[in-house]
Amino acid sequence: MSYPFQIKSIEQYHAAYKKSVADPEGFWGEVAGSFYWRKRWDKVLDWNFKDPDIKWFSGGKLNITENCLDRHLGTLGNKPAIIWESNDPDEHHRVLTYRDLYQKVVQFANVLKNNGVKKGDRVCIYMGMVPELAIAVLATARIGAVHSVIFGGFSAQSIADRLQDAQSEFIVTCDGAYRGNKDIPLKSVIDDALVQCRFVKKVVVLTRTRIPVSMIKGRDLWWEDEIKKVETMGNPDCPAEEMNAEDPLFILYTSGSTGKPKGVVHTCGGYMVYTTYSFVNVFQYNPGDIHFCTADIGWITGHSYIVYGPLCAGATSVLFEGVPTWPDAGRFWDIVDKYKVNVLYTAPTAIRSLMSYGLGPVHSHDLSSLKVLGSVGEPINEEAWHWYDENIGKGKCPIVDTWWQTETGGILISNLAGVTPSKASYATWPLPGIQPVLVDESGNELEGNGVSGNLCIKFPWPSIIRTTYNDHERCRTNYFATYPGMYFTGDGCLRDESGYYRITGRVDDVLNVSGHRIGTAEVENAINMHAGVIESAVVGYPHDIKGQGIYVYVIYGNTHGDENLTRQDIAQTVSRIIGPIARPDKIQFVSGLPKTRSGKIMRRILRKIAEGEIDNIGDTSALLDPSVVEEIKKGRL
Ligand code: 7RM
Repeated sequence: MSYPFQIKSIEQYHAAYKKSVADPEGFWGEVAGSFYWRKRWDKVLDWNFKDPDIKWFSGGKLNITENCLDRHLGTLGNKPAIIWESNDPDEHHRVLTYRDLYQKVVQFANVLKNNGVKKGDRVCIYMGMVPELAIAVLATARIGAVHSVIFGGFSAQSIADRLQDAQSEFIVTCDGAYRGNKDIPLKSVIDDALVQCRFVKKVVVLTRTRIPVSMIKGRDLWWEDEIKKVETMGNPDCPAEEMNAEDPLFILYTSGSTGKPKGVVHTCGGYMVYTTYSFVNVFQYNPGDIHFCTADIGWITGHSYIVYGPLCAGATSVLFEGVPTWPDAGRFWDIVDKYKVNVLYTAPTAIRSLMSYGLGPVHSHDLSSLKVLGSVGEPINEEAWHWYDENIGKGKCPIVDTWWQTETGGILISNLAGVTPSKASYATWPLPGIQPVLVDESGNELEGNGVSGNLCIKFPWPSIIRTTYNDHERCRTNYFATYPGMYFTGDGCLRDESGYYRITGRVDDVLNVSGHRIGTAEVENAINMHAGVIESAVVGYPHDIKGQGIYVYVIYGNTHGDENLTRQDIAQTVSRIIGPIARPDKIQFVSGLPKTRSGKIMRRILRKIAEGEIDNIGDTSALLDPSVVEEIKKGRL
């Protein structure tokens, strides 16, 4: 397979960029031409950011799974599509060729159909990192249903909220999941969620850990039994459903500045074109390369760069069930060595965590197959960047620092490995088709170099968010209303003297903890459910490994009893309500919070204190009672 749109030199990058701005429709029309469409589009792009109403490849008909699977069968049928590495290094790995994957997807697509799933229905997928997760995702897409994957670390309450919001009547899950030394009882978490979701009709359960589960008659089915039924039918074909380019492909929930996660909607045509285009160009993927993205498929990074981008490109994608540090901190390097991985794509939090174990686990493995390293999820600090470069890339692998979001569908700002220059802790330049602008608080565009502001994008790209599920107005106000005529990212950004972009972090109330997006309001809501809590405020603070940690200020009712037990209890509440990823790191009891006369909590002050900048908290004259600040400073953890 060759990629006619692959950029191979810096001159080609500049030429592509120029064309993408001068003639976006011509540019993307050409890229889209190398995919398989049942019917070609009538119009490349129709858009306005006011509503917003964005349509790419209108009139085009396709099914993304024909591009991921069917199209490759002739040429790549016997080539590995997915290499699965178990959590347990002693369990045998699995290789699924493109033909194997195709057959399994078709089989499971028939399972979904047999159970009444129809085009447009939402299918919630809550599974560990097993090949069947990718199979379930693709099978859903094959019949034109809409997948909503929920990360295995979310709690029953978070699942129930998402099921309700998306009105998902179908669930695919596992009995349990292995992650490091933990066994997570996924089906039991689903059972708890479903107490509140009586509209759910079917739950298909894959056997993974053999933890005992309870099955509800008529509702719960074993994956293996359902597959047998399809086999008894003689393994019928499952022709892909013909989709409009703008039909929804999936919903993925992500945190914002309010207490309720948003269901980001991506559509079939544009998402396919942009994830594949960015995959090939950013990582400079060449046929035969082994691509290892360490993210979970429950996050956008897994959707775009484990499943859809790589498979559309006919790549070999490594799917890893475990965690970086179990059974030891050499786990990634073991996998790189074992499969001769060429591209490794991971998160700064993983790099920092592995750094803390020293070089022993690195040096005991052969990493010479590596050609390209990638970083995603949060700003990568210079120290981690250099460690990655020197010790993993041995100074010869370009590092791509890829900036993007759930809402952008694919990478928007990044160097192209070995093709455009890299710079430690800079995402560097926009991909062709991406027009970033920096704006000040009043929305004025900051032109020229050497400026910092809020990062917006002023022109659509094929995988831009189309809507937030069931609430288009929320999509408008969140992303398109702050700076009219532009998509607002929520990130702060610097454009240096040479025109390189450096993302500095969120400018809204969204935290980034170990690369996971968590809203401060979401955590506050969970904390406030605890009976003893009167009021709370949540801020982020710099954390050596997680990037940001969660710092909580709590006004607590009953001050008798053991403070540490109360802390544990509050942390446990957050874990139960949202999931372990949102568990607070520090909980400080206070008697009051710094508020303005109008009753608004001044988070700026709380942030400064949590960051340890107690001598530099700025103006407190707007406070109703400035004395609370002194008390909070004294009690700082
Ligand atoms: C892909 C993903 C999005 C937020 C985003 C940023 C931060 C992501 C980088 C980064 C600096 C990067 N989607 N972010 N990548 N910050 N440099 N290379 O992470 O929706 O979960 O998070 O993550 O703040 O707005 S996400």
